Amino acid sequence: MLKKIDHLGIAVHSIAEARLFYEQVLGLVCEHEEEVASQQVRTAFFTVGDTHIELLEPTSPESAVAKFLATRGEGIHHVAYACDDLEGQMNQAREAGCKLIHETPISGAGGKQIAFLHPKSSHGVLTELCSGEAS
Ligand code: CMX
Repeated sequence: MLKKIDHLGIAVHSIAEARLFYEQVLGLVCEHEEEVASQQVRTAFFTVGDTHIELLEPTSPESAVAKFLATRGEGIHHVAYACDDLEGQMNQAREAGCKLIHETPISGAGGKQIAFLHPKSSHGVLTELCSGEAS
């Protein structure tokens, strides 16, 4: 079962520049920055109530986020849902005919297990399922 929206992923060219908007305009505090080598991104997390904003800066031209920036520019990149049971949620998506980008969970930011659903199966919104707690 989905528990909540865990975070919104926002693609940016530069975390150093983009975080100023979140800090100075919105008054949020950056909780932590982390490089996720497997995804070729650097991330910065801000907490808003019960959810988070994740800024995503590519660390390589091969990164999915670099491709997104090149074709679509900065903006909302994905919506991530926290799950009670990640594998069960993936099976539900699979059985409903949804195309999964990851057939098995991978390691994401904060030590969480994550899996992405293809935006072509989700009406244009790249969707991330993530384990509720770091593993
Ligand atoms: N949201 C919505 N649509 C997207 C998208 C996104 N973030 N990224 C790509 N697309 C669209 C493309 O525009 C394209 O649409 P059209 O065919 O209409 O032009 C379509 O998806 C498929 O594009 P593609 O060229 O076949 O595939 P890409 O090489 O662009 O890869 C995707 C797209 C989603 C499969 C790839 O980005 C991916 O595997 N993403 C999952 C991993 C990821 O995003 N990691 C970074 C974040 C990690 C983190 O949060 O830690």
